[in-house]
Amino acid sequence: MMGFEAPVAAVALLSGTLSGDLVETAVKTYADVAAIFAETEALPPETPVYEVQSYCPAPEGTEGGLFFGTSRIFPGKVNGEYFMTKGHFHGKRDRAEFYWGVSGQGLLLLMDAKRRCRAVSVVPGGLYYIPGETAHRLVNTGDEPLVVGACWPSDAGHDYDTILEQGFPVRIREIEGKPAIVESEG
Ligand code: M6P
Ligand code: ZN
Repeated sequence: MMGFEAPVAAVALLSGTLSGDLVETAVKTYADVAAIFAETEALPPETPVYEVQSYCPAPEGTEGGLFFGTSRIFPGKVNGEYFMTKGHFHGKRDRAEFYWGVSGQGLLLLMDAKRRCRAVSVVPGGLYYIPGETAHRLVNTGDEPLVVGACWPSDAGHDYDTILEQGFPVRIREIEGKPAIVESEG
């Protein structure tokens, strides 16, 4: 009889940290993502804005497979605009995704194909269903890292170009010491 196999990957539920041979970690620095903010600011280019861990047990593009990840958006601002992820539609537009809050405070910006936008509070334990045809971006409005888990189809892919070209219709800025949603001017 075959023996019992050890798990090949693990998630520390209270920290969101993933471990295992197939887990990859990528850091996005200010130099990598400066273009997503309305204005630039003279931050050191190597400043980490966010980090993504991912566990992708099937080849990218596999129909019917699943990927798992943790995003960690660090606290910070660029000229009053809170640190955030690049945000994306899925390459296969109809693919959905789950996010869940692990720690920290922030917002999930959701934008449909008609550019209608919603901002949902992200809190520890909150569960967020991102339907297909919906772009998604995380914004850290707190002063500790915003840690969010994610699970998405392995054939979803990422379309970043639409967001880079058109952005989201709103931005999240600190105004009088509090997060506020403001219309984007580009
Ligand atoms: C989550 C998932 C990933 C995504 C990551 C960072 O972990 O949605 O697919 O790559 O967040 O978001 P983005 O790719 O928009 O920078
Ligand atoms: Zn996604």
